[in-house]
Amino acid sequence: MLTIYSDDHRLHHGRCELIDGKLMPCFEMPSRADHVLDQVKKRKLGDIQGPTDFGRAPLLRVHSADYLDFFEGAWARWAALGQEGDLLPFTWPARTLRQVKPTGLHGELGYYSFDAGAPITAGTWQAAYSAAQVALTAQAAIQQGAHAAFALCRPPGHHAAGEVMGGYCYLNNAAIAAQAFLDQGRRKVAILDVDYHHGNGTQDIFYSRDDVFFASIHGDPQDEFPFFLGYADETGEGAGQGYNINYPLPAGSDWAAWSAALEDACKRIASYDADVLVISLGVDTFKDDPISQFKLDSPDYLEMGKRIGQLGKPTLFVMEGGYAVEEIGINAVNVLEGFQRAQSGAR
Ligand code: Q9C
Ligand code: ZN
Repeated sequence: MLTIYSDDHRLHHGRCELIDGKLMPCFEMPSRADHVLDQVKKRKLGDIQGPTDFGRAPLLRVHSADYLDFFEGAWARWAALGQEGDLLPFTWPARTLRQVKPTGLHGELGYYSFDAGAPITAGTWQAAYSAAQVALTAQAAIQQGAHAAFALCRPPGHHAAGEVMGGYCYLNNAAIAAQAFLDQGRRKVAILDVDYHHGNGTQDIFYSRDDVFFASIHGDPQDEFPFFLGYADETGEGAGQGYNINYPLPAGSDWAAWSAALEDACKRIASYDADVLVISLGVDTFKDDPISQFKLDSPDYLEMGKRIGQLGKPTLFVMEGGYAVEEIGINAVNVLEGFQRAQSGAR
């Protein structure tokens, strides 16, 4: 399987995030991608190539021009104020406030974010832009005939909506790739989000559409980030009614519980009859993940990949979360190897 990767991810290195009332070093750190790349090499998954630059146009199919312009220019505005620390939002237009877009930096940042978990640093735009190009390059490989490809994206993307960053995410790599498939002639795309957290951004982007089926298996938002989306009664709206499915699972869920949700999601994806499958591949479902509450073990990821492979669809894997840095590579590549085993078994 081809892997697409860019060193540009290193340009994004947030300093800290607020966890349990304490400022902690960011869990979403550059070494995450290093560990995944190491495993891709060590286990000889296949070729590793850099991204092609497809420009802004495919990003604009998912994100607004105003949002992209703000994100690209935010650091320069912050630096012009003499600031060197990370740019972080701290006020949002919640209920009782107006959805106005202030002209000042902090007001605009609050307007374009939903939490304080997506710090903007000097290199964040370039890293996120390159991650989107990584996803698009892997997507192009599938469009040109590859059965599968791995987009080793960092920063991740699935919490980012059309005009909102948050949850370590800025540009929705999986959504950008899914839209590119449609723009290049595919009629139906299924997105399966296996990250521990609900893919709120992806759901929101495609919620009223029937050309993208979205399924997400995640920690119950009653008690887990992002709290305000990801419930089982969110099934799509308008033309998208019936094309969104959420599987919120309780803390402590193990492979038995998780794989039952996967089985149902796979049956739904099969009956949707998608032309192509995009996997939002987070491995923060791992038992030792420092910010998550599921109990999957490393061999379970082989099984996960195998079940996904049995769908028999051209499949784009897009890296999302996973914060047990030592194991993230093992677990992510286990999914990819499991997928490949299902392919060779099918032939
Ligand atoms: N500050 C991804 O896995 N946790 N994002 C906030 C309290 C945010 C996870 C904890 C978790 C975001 C891509
Ligand atoms: Zn996650």
